Amino acid sequence: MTTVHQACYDILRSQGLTTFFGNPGSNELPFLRDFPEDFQYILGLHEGAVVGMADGFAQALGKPTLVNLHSAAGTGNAMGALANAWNSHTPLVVTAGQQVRSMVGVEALLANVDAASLPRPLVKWSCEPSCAQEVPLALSRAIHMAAAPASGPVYLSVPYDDWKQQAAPGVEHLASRSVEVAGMPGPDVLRRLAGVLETASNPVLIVGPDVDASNANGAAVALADMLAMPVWMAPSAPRCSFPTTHPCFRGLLPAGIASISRLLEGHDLVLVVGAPVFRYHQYEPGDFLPKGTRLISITCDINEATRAPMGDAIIADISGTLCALVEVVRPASRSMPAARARPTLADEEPGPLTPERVFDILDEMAPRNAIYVNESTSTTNILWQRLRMTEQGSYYFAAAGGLGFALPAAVGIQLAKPERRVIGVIGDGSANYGIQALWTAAQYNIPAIFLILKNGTYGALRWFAGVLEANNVPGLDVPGLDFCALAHGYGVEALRADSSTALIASLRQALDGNRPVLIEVETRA
Ligand code: TZD
Ligand code: CA
Repeated sequence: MTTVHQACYDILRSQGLTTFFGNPGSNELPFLRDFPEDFQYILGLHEGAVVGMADGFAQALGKPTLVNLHSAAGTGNAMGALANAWNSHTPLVVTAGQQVRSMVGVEALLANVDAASLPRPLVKWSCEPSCAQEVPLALSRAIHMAAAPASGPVYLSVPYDDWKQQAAPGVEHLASRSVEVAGMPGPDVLRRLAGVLETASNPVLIVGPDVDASNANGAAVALADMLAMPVWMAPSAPRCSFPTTHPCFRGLLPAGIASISRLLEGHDLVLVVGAPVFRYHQYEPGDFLPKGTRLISITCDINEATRAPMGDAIIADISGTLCALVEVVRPASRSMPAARARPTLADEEPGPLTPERVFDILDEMAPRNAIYVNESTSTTNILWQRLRMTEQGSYYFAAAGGLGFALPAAVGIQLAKPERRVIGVIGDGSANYGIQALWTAAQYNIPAIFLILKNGTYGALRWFAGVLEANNVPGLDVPGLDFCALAHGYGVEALRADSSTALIASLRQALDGNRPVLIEVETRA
């Protein structure tokens, strides 16, 4: 007889979900018993770190990844990280153990009383199967649901007495199923779009995270080259979808309505690909577009397409559509936009290092294909100006702006991409929200580098307080933190850098080694 447990592991194996990220409890033990040798379990010491690591891993591989959490309490701890995964279209299959079926109604300890509602609205689909025999079907559905565009997290709650039950007849069909979405625009739509691009006198391209996620960076470059158009990164960028060294590249768009409109002034056509229109942040009232500018967006996400306050949207496969456009569009006769000047290298100044100097040193020393995971919030613009990022999958940032992403995600991404070096650039505020992932990096020897920028304050909030004219706000400084001691406590080697010479030496040591290293660098606020 096939048990629910066996059937589910067969499905997970054949669908390629053999790495679990989790933090277990009593409800999960029957699922994890007799853990097969061809699976690996990555333990995280807090559920925010667990989901952050899984988020990085799944984004870097572009594949559904299994997370196992403990009932309501574990799910609750993971919700902030789930907000980021939801916004970055990360295909996470989040499973949570439930009390035995007969003990949910009496609300025994660790019952998840309204399990399927708990993670909403941060998941695409959420379910507690109505009987044990439905568990394999629900798991299969969860995997395909997570992966189908727009991909995203799903949630499955399983009572722990289900695993030993007999599976339904015919369950073996589930393991080998495939679900494909072939979302190419038809020839009419493509020709119309190509025509609009060809007749525009001054088009501009704005690329977003789903270009990088669908590995369409090369197609975006080809289209920009053919149409000789400037290219911006969509605001609040969670990924880098265009080589920052390309002459067409203009930088990261600001995140206010009026500022974006100002920068798009003079363009008759704005083509947005793979981004929400737009992920605004600070409220800056104004018109959404300059007068006379037309906007068309290509997105894989029906929510993004329908909630945009302006412009036309086409819901389609990002990579396929960009490649097809490159095939059909007639090249423009315009000359290429002039490359923007790189900022001059920052001078050495007395006292704590300036962030500019830190990023110059990092850019100089890091391998050209390094992967940056950013959560140093007040220095994001400096990062975009100074780090060269050219390959697909070179940059990650919390898509919902929820802190606690970068440190765990750096661990997950490094696990997924052992051939490239991952460098987390993390503020002394942000580092505290997912610090437990240091332990996972140490125990599994995942050699990510954690560069902690210690300016003693929530710098971005100080900036925001200025924008909002909110004076005398309490709770904006974080003095007295010792990240080297924290790293040692979790088993990670740590170095302190208080000068550029020390930073250069520390980075050299970290890059030459093959172990996780935390570098605490004191920076100017
Ligand atoms: N809590 C969570 C989970 N997410 C948040 N985004 C915040 C609080 C609010 N927040 C920001 O949006 S930025 C920031 C906070 C507290 C300051 C981060 O400080 P840092 O970086 O030291 O990491 P900077 O460069 O000093 O800003
Ligand atoms: Ca800080």
